[in-house]
Amino acid sequence: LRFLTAGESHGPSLTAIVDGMPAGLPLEAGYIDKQLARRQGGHGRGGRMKIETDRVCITSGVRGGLTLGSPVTLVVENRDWENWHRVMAPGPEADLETRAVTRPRPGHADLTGAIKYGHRDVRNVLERSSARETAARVAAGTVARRLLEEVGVAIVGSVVRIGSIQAQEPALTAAELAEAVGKSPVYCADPAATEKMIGEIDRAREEGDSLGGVFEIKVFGLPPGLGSYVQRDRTLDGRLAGALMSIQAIKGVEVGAGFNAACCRGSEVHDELYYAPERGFYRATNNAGGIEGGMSNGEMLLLRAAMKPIPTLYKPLRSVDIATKQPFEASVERSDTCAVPAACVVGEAVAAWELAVALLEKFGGETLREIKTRVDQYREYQKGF
Ligand code: EPS
Repeated sequence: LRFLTAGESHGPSLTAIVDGMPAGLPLEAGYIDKQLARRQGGHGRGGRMKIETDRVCITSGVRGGLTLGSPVTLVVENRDWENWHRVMAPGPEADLETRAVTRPRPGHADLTGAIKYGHRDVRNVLERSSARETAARVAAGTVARRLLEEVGVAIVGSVVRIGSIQAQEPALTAAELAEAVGKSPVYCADPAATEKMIGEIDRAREEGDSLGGVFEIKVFGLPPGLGSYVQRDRTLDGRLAGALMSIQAIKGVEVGAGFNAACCRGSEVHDELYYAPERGFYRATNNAGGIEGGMSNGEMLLLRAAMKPIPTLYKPLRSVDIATKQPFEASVERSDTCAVPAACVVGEAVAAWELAVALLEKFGGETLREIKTRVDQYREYQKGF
């Protein structure tokens, strides 16, 4: 199972090609659109999201609502393209002057990207490094989510921190958590913290500033044994951490107790084992976050990712023009104040992707039916182990 994305932020569209999805998986554009809409939402988004209404067009690999086993192509059009087709045209008619950028924004890929690819126009970098690309990643990840759903795996993300506001999350089932998150404009399951987060975002916006935060991804119903300890590139935590870190602006990832585990004694951290005939082996605590030895252990998967504040600010930051070498103060007319809720949806998608890869590695199969049969058999085997 693999995928690639392509597309510039102000180009005609974003594309994802998903290769290796089994045949027979029910998949509808509307199912993907729901996640695209969630990614566009969240209190703190800026002017661009008023222009875009992301919808996926499935142009290959699905017929009559079922995947064919052939590559699935997902296309999300950029509505903003109509304002950019002269600037972004692929041919010699392109206007390369009007929107040329020589002023790299601190905290972005701008300067290093320009040096690396030899661009004198920073636009050639920012068009692709923009988090707009995550629309394509969410589309691809949502196909993976659909597969996981078929084998009883549910993924729910929630925002647990924005700026200085920390949420208190009660232990909820997947459905309860999804419902609580769905009601919150910042995708946070704690209503009191939601109010404070909104206030914090509004204050930052008024002051021309931006905010980061932390989101959590919980995965319910994973069978034990996805990933492996036998080779470093097969560890499930290594892959999930890499996937989360690859999201724009993510600066830290934790699994389970994460950095907190480093401050505790071993006797306080490790999850003790129990056995009950009805459920087989289990743990009463989950500091491991559902992964031990690079493998899912059958408990709830718990991941956390920290996002830095968006670096595009109304408040100016010092920088240097790459053409004149003169200092200037970088500021913008259009930006998001906080995109942590959006990043949470991207986090769900990339986690879904890695888990689907691991699922297919373990259970194989070209059709959904084969995979479901094998997962069911394995769950029975595990109970009786
Ligand atoms: C982004 C800058 C903004 C964001 C964009 C990410 O876009 P623009 O430069 O067009 O105003 O809105 O996010 C999206 C377009 C999106 O779909 O998430 C950036 O520089 O990364």
